[in-house]
Amino acid sequence: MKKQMPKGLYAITAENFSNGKDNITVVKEMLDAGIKVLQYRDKYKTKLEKFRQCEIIRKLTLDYNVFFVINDDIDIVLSVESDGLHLGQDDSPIIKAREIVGCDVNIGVSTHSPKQALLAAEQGADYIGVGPIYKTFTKSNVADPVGLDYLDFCVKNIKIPKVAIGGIKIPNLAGVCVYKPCNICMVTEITAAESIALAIKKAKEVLNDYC
Ligand code: TZP
Ligand code: MG
Repeated sequence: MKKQMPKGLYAITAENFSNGKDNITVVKEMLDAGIKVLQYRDKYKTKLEKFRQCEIIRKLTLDYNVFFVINDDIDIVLSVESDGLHLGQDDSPIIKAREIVGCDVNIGVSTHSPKQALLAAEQGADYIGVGPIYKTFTKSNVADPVGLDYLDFCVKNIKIPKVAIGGIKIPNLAGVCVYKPCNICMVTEITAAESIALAIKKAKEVLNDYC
């Protein structure tokens, strides 16, 4: 059965921005700190390395009852039975991905414009990424910042859940929360934090004030 993505903080792995820690170590710290949505994203590893890490993370996320999304790799999604698949604008078409993963897997799609958001919703995405809200150095070949106006458009016009992403840090978090997206994603603010536990605690305090 398709699981529903919990609202709130959405974390993503970024091993090259993790103070030398590997994804598994970072994920364990995130889970212990109470993250409820986690995306595995790694652009540098071989398929086998990603598969091995996702196998471990799938077990951990089931133990912690955490919603687990995998970026890009449809075969790993199917193999480890993650809760979601995340696609970018240059990845497999949503309709083709849906044919492969079926109805029980949530499909998330990164969007950077109203046209992309409307199309993703129409083609059966389960949630959209909305961003990058602010400038980010975490992702290569990233789209230009879309700002809060695009988030405002999505919240008002797109019915499926919205995940605000890109350049979101503790100091600007409240300014994003006021638009009430279902989820807010902070990548390096969590992975590169001196204390992942403290970064997540602070972020949750801000989010709780707006939910
Ligand atoms: N997609 C859009 S922006 C981004 C991704 C994966 C990276 C955001 O990283 P950060 O560190 O939160 O700016
Ligand atoms: Mg991709």
